[in-house]
Amino acid sequence: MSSVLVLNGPNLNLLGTRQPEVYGSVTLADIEGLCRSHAAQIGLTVETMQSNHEGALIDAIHAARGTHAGLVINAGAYTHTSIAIMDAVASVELPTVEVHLSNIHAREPFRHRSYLASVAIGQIAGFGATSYTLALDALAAHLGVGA
Ligand code: DHK
Repeated sequence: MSSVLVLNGPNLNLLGTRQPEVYGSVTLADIEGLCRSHAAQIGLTVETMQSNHEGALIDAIHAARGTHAGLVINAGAYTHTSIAIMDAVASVELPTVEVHLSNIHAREPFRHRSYLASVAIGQIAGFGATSYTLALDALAAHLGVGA
């Protein structure tokens, strides 16, 4: 069975109470549980990890090589700033789907640029918690799992 690492970046540990008008009322634990149950339905297993620290996220991406078949990443604000996370994803050569709860393209201009987008196989944004299950579906299709 193919394993996927679902990584969440800074401030996403506060989901549920953080700007619910933007990010909804689901918690990170809800999203991680949703990922686990959805993954099981489509023939994937999931490991989850969240960190507010850029280096810890990079270490997790490095460790995924040889352990996981792909990555689902919501890098939070690092999406828009981190060349280091972009380089980490490019370095491990794992298929990666970038996800966002909100539609970053309908928000402030500084959120429109994503460094991750250039190394991801695709980006899913704007569907709340469903962005994550759509990302798992996309990764499963890319990996040929459940086909
Ligand atoms: C989450 C964040 O923390 C923001 O910094 C991004 C993203 C958007 C989201 O919608 O999931 O700009």
